[in-house]
Amino acid sequence: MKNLPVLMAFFAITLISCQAPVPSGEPDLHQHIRFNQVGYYPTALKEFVVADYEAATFVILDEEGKKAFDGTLVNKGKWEASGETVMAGNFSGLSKPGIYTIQLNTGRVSAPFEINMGVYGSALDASIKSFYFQRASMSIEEQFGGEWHRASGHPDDQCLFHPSSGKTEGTLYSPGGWYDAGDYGKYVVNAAITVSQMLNLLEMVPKAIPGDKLNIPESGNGIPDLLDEIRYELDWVMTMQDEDGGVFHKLTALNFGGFIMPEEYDLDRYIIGKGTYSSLTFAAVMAQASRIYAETDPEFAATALTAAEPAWEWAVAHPEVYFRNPEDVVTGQYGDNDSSDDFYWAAAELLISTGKG
Ligand SMILES: [Ca+2]
Ligand SMILES: [Ca+2]
Repeated sequence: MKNLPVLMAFFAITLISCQAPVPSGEPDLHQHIRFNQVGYYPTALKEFVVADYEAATFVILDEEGKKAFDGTLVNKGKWEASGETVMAGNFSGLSKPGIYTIQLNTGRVSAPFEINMGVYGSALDASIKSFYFQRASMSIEEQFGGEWHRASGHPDDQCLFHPSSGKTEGTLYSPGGWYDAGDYGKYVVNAAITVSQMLNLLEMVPKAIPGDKLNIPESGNGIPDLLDEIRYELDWVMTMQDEDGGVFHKLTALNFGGFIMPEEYDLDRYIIGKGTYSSLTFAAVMAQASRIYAETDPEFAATALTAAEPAWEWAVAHPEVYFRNPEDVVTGQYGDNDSSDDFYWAAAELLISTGKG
């Protein structure tokens, strides 16, 4: 139950936000003491803010109510972004792990918070798990999704080719992947940027990666769940590569489908556009993935690199194919006017993975 203190803090804050209004003239100080509800690392900068409330000094109390730290509030004046007058407190000198509250000299006390090394662990786990809930073409089972279980939608097994894709006949089998942030579209450029950030995490701080217990369908298979989750996206991304190496821009309907559950969606889905930066971002993320998966899945790593190189070559041969939404398409454009940065990124990833300049 290492996450218990964090949960306690969360519930405390939730309860506070639900409590009855405070009589006028008596500000509800819990709303006025702003701190990092997730918690603080022991040696990190630790600050909090008191907004629109008069106080001068503060103490940090431990779980037994004993003083662990004291300090003076510093007036920071009016913060234009919120329209509030704020004072700041700093308790970076307190590094001992524990559960604490902030008490002002007026007697008002904050909700509890934690100082600990593992304090962001549950937030990281939840962040990664959130991608599981975004999976297209599969149901979210109750054993993994709890109250957020739902039926499958968007099989994407017979996507039509929009003329902007360069094709007019046949259909594309393109299931899987994650839904985009606020709609049921699937966008290659967004996918590449997102996955690359996750691969950067794996590459730069492998020790920080949660293991095999995020409670997704692939948990317990001996492979870190973050790698499993990323594969769900990359397996879809790879279906978006055309036979000539170029990469289609997006898979959406002509318009958004509204705020409905996935299984209620019945619009035709199209493969739309094909361009320089979808090809370059594809090349970049696939080249990067080939390094990250080399140890756990050498076969996929080789496939990823084999896909990256023709995408790069297509972009070199078509350096200025900028995607614009066709007249009959209104879903997210994610356009670009300059592919020089995308060339740079793809070239760097390919160089690192292949050694070829
Ligand atoms: Ca796993
Ligand atoms: Ca660009």
